[in-house]
Amino acid sequence: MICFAPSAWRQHSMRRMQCGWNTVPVSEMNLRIRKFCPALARFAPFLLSCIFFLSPVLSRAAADWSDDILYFVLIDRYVDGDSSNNRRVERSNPGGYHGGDLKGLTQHLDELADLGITALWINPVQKQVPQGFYASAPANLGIPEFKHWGFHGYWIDDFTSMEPQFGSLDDLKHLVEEAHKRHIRVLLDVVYNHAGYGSSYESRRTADGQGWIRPGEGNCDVDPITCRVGGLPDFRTELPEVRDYLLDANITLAKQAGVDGFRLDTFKHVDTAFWLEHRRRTRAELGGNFFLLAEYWGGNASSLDPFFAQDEIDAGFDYTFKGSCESFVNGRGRTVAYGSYLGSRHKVRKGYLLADYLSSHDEPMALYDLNGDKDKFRICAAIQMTSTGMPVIYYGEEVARAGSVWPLNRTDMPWGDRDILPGKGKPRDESMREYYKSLLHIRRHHPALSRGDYTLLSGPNDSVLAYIRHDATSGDNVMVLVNREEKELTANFMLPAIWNDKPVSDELNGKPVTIAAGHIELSMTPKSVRILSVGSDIRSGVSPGKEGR
Ligand SMILES: [Ca+2]
Repeated sequence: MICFAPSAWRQHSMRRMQCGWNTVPVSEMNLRIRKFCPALARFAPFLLSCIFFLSPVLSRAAADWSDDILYFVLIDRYVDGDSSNNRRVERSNPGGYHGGDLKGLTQHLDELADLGITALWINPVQKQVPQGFYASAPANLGIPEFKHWGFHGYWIDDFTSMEPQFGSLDDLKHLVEEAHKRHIRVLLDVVYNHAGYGSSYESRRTADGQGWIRPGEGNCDVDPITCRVGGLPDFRTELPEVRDYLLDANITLAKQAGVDGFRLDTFKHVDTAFWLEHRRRTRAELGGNFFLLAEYWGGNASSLDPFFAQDEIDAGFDYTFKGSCESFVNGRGRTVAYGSYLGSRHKVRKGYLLADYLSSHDEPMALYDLNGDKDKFRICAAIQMTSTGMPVIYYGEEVARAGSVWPLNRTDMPWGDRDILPGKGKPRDESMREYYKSLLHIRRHHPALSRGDYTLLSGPNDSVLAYIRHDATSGDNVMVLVNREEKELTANFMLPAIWNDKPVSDELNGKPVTIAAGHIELSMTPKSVRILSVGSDIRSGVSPGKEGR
């Protein structure tokens, strides 16, 4: 969790509030805070806080998503499959609706199956507030003030009905059915913490006269549960009537649609009692394997552990992965330190998962962060797909989408020459897609990459990053070699005995690799990755755990 000091605030003013809040950029947050409570505006940098508590240890096996590869789509930005619901569409507005919908996404599921993903995360689908709000992009983007609408799905006005721009409940059901036919699970994003700005919930009262929305702004530094994150109306989820309404709405929607799990927005800002009840009810009403992935801003293996220990969730996002890889490929720090970091990510309570990403709707896209260097980006993609945790691909990353910082990290899915709106004519890199496809194929066919343990081969004096993933159950072994430098390097490492007596092949090009007894000596081109496997028995063509869903 990052809590900005005033100077850091200025430095980070182009970034979004680091508060687990999905939808409003810093510039707009300031605007909203000024509007709702001018006296608080000067303290805006401090409307952030950290929550950490110790909890008793419980244990259970989470739903097994450990082999899954998750693809995150902002529905509005993907494919417009139904022009009849385009009432609010204004494609030139970076904060406006662009017309994508559930029908369009459903029509293009074959391409996602072909890419090799196994799970699809879609943004919240409920009805959004009926107006946009003026927002300012970072000055260096040169974008005039624009109106920011609920195209992202996080500004809900009615939890019991669908947003028409996205489609109908039948459209959602159809998406889930078609995804399941392709062995793709569907994870629905849900919000419990807040309503959209100016929503009808602001005036709603309980039977005994209490407001559903917390009065005042609160102070996230003091209590993240009771503050208005970014000025958004904060539900009093401790009131049984409010809690049950929100749980009923999201659980009913999940049941009707047949989704396989929830991605929980702003997890940090709702209390443990709520999440324990949420777990109880989702398990009772949606099945024991209904999966819960929490957005706990700033989360990592240790900060998420209290929530795993209490079994509130199955998984949480690892906010360390993106920046660590970007720093590594940019040459910062020693290789051995980064290798040790990758090993530290294995310290997750058994049965629970971290989910890692390179880009998201809340952060700058990785390729932009890397100044468009596709070699560096490919290295990070390879490390992501050969590391523990559930990899998350942000839509369009696999075709090198030219997104940057908010609001341009939410640009349209590029479709190149194909006649697909809204991203028709936007360039896409098909060779990057082929590369991703190879990486996903490798991950799906090597249980060592999703389930295996981790051995770092690189020592303090090594420039090449080298690690081995090994799955004891299947006997699968994969070695990853990374040269992040601008020059050719030789990978020279002593190897475990298993690598001596079976054929070794390069998974990315399919060619055999010669291993001398006891060690490997391999030339590495500048800024490159080699993924090697030993033995051929694992590559039987069956993706672990994905068939028959
Ligand atoms: Ca549409």
